[in-house]
Amino acid sequence: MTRITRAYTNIALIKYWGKKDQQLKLPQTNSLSLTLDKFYTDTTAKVIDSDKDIISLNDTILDDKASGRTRKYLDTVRNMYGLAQHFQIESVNHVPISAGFASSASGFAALAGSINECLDLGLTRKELSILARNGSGSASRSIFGGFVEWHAGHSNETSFSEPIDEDPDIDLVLLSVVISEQKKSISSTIGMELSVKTSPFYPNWSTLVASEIQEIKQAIAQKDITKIGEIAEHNALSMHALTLSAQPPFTYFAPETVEIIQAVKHLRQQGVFAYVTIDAGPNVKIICNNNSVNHVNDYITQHIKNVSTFEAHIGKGIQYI
Ligand code: 2P0
Repeated sequence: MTRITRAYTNIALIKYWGKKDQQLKLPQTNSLSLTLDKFYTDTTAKVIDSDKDIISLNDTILDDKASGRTRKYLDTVRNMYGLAQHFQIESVNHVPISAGFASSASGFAALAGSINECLDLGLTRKELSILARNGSGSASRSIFGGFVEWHAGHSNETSFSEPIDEDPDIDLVLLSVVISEQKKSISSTIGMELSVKTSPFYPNWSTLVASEIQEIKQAIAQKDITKIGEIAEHNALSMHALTLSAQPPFTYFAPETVEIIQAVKHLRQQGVFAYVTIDAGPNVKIICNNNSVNHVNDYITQHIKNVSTFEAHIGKGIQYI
């Protein structure tokens, strides 16, 4: 019987922001993430006797438009492995849109795993991270648990993720703060492209990432959570500086995003362990520890209007169920 593939979402502490190859999704720089528990995608793939893939999400069959990106991805997979088969893909997303996490990382990681499982391809996890990357860059990191580094590489074979510590004994908790009134934002694919092509600071970004990756890996090895928080916050805000310095300029921040950044700074001045990280949207993820998370949660929900919060801990790599 074909097992279900489960993949969890991840949060980048050193961000992926820019491609050097759009087709292969080869990033400009390495990136580093933490896989989270709680938010995941379950996917099963089955070979069908048809010349068209059937794709369903949360028990609903998707039309061609809604499943366009997945169909294109399955064509890429067939090309990569010289396959002719078509598939029935059934995915159930346990990444509620309301939790403020993109589902493409867990989605494409679970899809890559499910094809491997259904065709018994026997791919290694490194090969799976390459396969997942072809669907969505950040998905390459969701193959592994804990702290993960994605090596930028320079070709399909050399751009893959690798675990740094899959089961770290470290006191980190992530609080996702979701801002309810959301405007439609620029997709990360478009946002990255604009930043690479037009931000005068982009060359500095590559240099910064190279040094911050080394520093954060050292901090991870030393379990220095303050250092991890400082580096992650600086890296995230530097990424957002690339959007503000693009032509035309844009930002993912909403007014509440800035309010939360300031609230976290205030908490820190009072000795509370809290640092922000922000992806391609207005929601803020606060890096806390077990001691600070309840206090941070209470403070944010009392001081910032119309927000909801979700707590996540360190999660595992892909699982077969
Ligand atoms: C990251 N983000 O490292 C960065 C930080 C958003 C901000 O990876 O174009 O959906 O599919 O490769 O992986 C979101 O981008 O982009 C992302 P594609 P993806 O997590």
